[in-house]
Amino acid sequence: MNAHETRAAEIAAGILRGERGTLARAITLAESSRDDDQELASQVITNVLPATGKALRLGVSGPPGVGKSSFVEALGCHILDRHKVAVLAIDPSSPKTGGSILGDKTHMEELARSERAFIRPSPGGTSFGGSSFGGSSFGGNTLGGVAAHTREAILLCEAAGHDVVLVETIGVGQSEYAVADLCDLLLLLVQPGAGDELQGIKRGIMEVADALVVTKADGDLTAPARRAHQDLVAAIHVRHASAPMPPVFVCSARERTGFAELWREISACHAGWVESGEIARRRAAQDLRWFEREIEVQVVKRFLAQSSVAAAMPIVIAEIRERRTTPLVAARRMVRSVLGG
Ligand SMILES: Nc1nc2c(ncn2[C@@H]2O[C@H](COP(=O)(O)OP(=O)(O)OP(=O)(O)O)[C@@H](O)[C@H]2O)c(=O)[nH]1
Ligand SMILES: [Mg+2]
Repeated sequence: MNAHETRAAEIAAGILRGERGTLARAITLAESSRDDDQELASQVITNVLPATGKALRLGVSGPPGVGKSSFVEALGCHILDRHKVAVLAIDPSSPKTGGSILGDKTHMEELARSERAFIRPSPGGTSFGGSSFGGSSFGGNTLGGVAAHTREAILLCEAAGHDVVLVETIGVGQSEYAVADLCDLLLLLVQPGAGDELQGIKRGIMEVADALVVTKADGDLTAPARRAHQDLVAAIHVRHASAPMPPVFVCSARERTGFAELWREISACHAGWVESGEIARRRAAQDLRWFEREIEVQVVKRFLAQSSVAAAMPIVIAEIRERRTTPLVAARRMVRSVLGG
């Protein structure tokens, strides 16, 4: 064993012993943009791989402020006596040093105090393999990059014995799809009184969400929450005339209500899907998609790093701007000049 392998083996052993500090350090390595860190992280993940895959991976998505962090903390606390919970947060929009997710930590204080919980905000805003040129992000968008790290973090958490992994992500744009590709089940959180918003979430997200959750069903929002529940059930009924309908839950993180029923159904559903092979099927499909995505990201990254490409890039971009060539023709020419054919 060389020094590198010895270090990887030590880290892997620490993770398997359930050391939270070692787990955190390994995730930092996986998130690092340095090649040697990435190498080490890959080695660690390879070492622990046989101990992964046993968790219930639950995605929690929804618009900013809908109550995701509060929900995750309440759910985490609810199941803490039976499960070792890990919380991972993806926030593609937050700057590296801050952002709402880090602020969120305050919403998970109770969970964070537990020895059995592990909470990890993502750095956000970093782009794995996303070299940028011409002002645009290229080769794997930011979200795909952050999600790629989260995927490795999930495996590391599982190796450390966390049997429930909750992944919080802000539901904007394509992020539901990225988080759906990380998780076994995806919950979409909806704010009460969001009648107009219901129109907005009907498209796309309904297809990837396995269940909907109306949040903040307490105080003045109790009645609007009940109405939102009815509206959602009706909307889903129309859309899922033949397919199985995703259930709609109502809960209050503040009053800690609704979580027993929600968890009973979610965990039973998951157990059923493990039994039937649905989870294995989903994860196998996810693995293939991640593999294809990674090939794209890594090939593009190395292509752009070629000195001839870097040199030609400003000239070609100018040609496109001045409409002396089309993007398609320019791209074909450039790829051909490097790869031949
Ligand atoms: N009344 C009530 N308010 C809640 C509940 N859950 C969250 N809130 C409030 O809603 C606001 C947003 O809560 P968060 O849990 O931070 O929401 P979030 O979706 O994680 O927010 P971002 O991560 O910034 O997108 C806070 O002011 C919470 O106090 C709840 O169950 N009842
Ligand atoms: Mg949050």
